[in-house]
Amino acid sequence: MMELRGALIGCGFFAVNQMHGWRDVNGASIVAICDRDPERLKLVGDQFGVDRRYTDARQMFTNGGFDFVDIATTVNSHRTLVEMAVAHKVPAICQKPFAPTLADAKAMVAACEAAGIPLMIHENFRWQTPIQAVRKALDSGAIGAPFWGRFSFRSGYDVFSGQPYLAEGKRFIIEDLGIHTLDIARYILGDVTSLSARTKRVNPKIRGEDVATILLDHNSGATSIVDVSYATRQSVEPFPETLIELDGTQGSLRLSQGYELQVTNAEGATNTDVAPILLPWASRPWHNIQESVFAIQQHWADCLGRQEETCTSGADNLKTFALVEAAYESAASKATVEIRTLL
Ligand code: NAD
Ligand code: 89V
Repeated sequence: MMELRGALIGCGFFAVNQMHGWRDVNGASIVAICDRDPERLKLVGDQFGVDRRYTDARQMFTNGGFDFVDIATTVNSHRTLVEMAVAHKVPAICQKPFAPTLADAKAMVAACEAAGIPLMIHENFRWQTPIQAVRKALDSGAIGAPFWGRFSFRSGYDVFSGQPYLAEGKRFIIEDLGIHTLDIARYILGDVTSLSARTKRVNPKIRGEDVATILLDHNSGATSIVDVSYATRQSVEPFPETLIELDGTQGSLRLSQGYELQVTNAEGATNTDVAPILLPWASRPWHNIQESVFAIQQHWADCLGRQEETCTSGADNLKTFALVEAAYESAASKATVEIRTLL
């Protein structure tokens, strides 16, 4: 198979995981990097032995010589950089959150479609080993048809030390973390018809909301709750585990803290350890996320090679991003939001 050549833009906090991931991916590697901050550029370039370095993305696209671009910058630059990729007909991966607004995200999808280039959102949480195990258990029919679910992420972990910008935005937990949890809810229980949400800010040192409770109606008829918090102190810190409860017509499933999956049905209860592996470059507690970075990037390389759509394509991710917009709208108005009105 021909090795795909990638270029990465944004050599910040999280991109280091992506660079490690690309080293492990079969069939792709990074040949050029870009960051407008020369210090970050040097740090990542030296660590990963990449000689082609740019402080200007436009210059990097003009010079070319790569088959795809991996955009690992924060949200405000996503639309401009995806549009640069479109102008140069370069397939693009874009980090979550997709864009500052749903209108931007729609314009990005339309531009990529018109240019005929694939766009994948780096929505990696559904690629975590425990989440894949839940999907597999459901597909096996072990609990029948699910009619209720809970997708929960409650933590007191200090995310602000690694990502200080998270304390500064008007929006916080739904846009940054809940976006993953909402995507998992879609991945497990299918698309959503309507939603209502409540939010709170508990930590006085940040600008946005750090607690959200969201009630979802799924197309299938199932109901679920997505609850997320960065204001929850517990004796054993669960960061960054998503806990899942599902009740189905034939049984139930619980993904609990410590990566244990219990499936209960007429045959009894089975417990399985679904912990992620600790990749050689990974570190606890981030290893769950780090493994999923490798997995989604391998998925991209496989799909690009076969010219197949990725499972978190721009078009797919609009449906997750619409849930984020709907949650903020509902929290403000206290009304239920019909998702079709946003898409
Ligand atoms: P960061 O601020 O540490 O890094 C961003 C880097 O991009 C900086 O070095 C900055 O100089 C550079 N940059 C910004 N605009 C640029 C431009 N136009 N051209 C060139 N360089 C530019 O941020 P981060 O914490 O690494 O987060 C980056 C993105 O990753 C965010 O969207 C965040 O939400 C996302 N993220 C995703 C996960 C996940 O699990 N999927 C985890 C953490 C962060
Ligand atoms: O995955 C993320 O987007 C991260 C974190 C897990 C810290 O919320 O920002």
